[in-house]
Amino acid sequence: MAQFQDVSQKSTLHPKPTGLVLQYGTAGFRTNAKQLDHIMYRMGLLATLRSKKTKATIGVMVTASHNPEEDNGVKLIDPMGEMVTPAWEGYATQLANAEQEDLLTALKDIIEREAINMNQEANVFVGKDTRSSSARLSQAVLDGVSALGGHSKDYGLVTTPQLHYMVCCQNTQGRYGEATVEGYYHKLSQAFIQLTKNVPNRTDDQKHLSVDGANGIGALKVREMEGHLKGELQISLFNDGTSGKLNHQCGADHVKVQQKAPTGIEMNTGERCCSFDGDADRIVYYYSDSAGQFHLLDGDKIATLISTFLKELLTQAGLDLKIAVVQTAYANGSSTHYLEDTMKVIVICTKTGVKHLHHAAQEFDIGVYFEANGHGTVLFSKTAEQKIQQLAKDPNSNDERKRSALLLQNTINLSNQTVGDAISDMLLIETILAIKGMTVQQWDTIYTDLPNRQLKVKVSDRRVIDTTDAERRVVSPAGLQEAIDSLVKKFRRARSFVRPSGTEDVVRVYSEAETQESADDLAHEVSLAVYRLAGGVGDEPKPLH
Ligand code: NG1
Ligand code: ZN
Repeated sequence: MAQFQDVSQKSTLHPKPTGLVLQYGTAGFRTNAKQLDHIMYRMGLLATLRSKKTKATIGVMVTASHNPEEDNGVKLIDPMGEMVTPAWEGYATQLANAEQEDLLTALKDIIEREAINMNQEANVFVGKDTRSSSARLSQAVLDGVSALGGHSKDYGLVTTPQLHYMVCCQNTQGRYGEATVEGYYHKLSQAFIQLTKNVPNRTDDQKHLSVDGANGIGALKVREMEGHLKGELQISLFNDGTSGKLNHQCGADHVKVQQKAPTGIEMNTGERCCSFDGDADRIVYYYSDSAGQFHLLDGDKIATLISTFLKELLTQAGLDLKIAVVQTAYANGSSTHYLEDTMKVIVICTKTGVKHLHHAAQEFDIGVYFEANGHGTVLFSKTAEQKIQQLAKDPNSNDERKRSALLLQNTINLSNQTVGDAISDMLLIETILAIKGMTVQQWDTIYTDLPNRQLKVKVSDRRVIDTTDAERRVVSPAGLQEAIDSLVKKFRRARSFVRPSGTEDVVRVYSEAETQESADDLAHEVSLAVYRLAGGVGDEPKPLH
């Protein structure tokens, strides 16, 4: 077929380095940008097949999120704006690793297995972050799409959640919103303005927020959005990309893992600040107290704030809807405890990676999901949306119930229901704090985090680590879980687990305990156990103190 000739011909412009093997991981392919040209071309091909198969528009986002500027990556977005389905992650890995001469065979194998009608039209949306390699790499994606005769729309520079949003809008014929960046700003800002209208006399302090844009796409987009907010939110933007390096000493991941403020931000005592990550799908908040002490409000604190707010609204509205919070093993033990015991909310723990959290959240009327690192959102089921809408229109309901229903309705519009979204989360958090009349300090004291520590250990092959129970326990190598269990027993209120990272070539170690010193000692001792029992490379992990 002429189609395949074109695929072959163009593939010579995007050759695969012989022997290079890459895996579609937690967040798609991610590695040094130099190794990704053939991957991008092939993901263009695969997205076109996925589009033909689903008879819907598919998204391809070129980004490596919080990784360093030298890296890049790519992930596929399914029709409703969710992460691509696991079977196709497998196809992505196969197609990516086929040697140059086997590419057509690998492609035809997928077509056959999925019984794809090659006469079906295909439509692919492409977006990219601000990395210097992103322009060239997204062009390779577009080449892949055109080689198989697919139509494409290049959205250029967008945040990851914006592209997810576009895909969902397109495939719902606009019911979710208009598939343009303007449409996105319009929908979110309208909802934000409607919600903040409920809070008369907001002070300038309440309206002001300092944002660390991680020198990435989020900085550009938040600036674009600001005008739509009609002064209801006044942003001081730092790390806007004009001079600093992407994610370097800044951004949500840096702040969360290092537990300190980013460079380049001016923090006044008690003032709310937040950091986005490199593709603006994560957000964390923080402030500095009068003693100069840094306080972090991570994804767990955000999930608590949002779920508390929604639960109160449901009670006021008299709506019987089931709400749950979805977390991972990285959630601080204090947050889980508070949500279950004080808030009486259902809490679910899934494996790391938003696709797992997203699917678990879909099981409830309202599912609030957040990774501790600040990636998350709120999902409302169709039934929940209908009940809320009905109540908002019901002429017989009293004022309080109606007001709550309207607040819930606007909260639905403010939430990006396709994936975690720093901009949408930021607006929702600002709204909740305003409506509840809460300062960042008051939000922080809802519960006190257990001191914790995250470390990385380099091993020769991280796949030797196999886990179970939502990654909370190790199955292999033999003896490692026993070692962790006996180390944990040495400390009060302690917990620790290890798992292979899906985005970096390391094993991650997490620990928490009653004091920071205990959490650090435990993390170090567990790192040593990993180093010794799982084939550590380089120097032995050193104590933190
Ligand atoms: P890995 O590298 O698999 O731990 C990291 C984050 C995930 C997720 C992905 C994708 C932690 C501990 N892990 O995954 O939560 O956000 O990156 O960006 O934060
Ligand atoms: Zn990200």
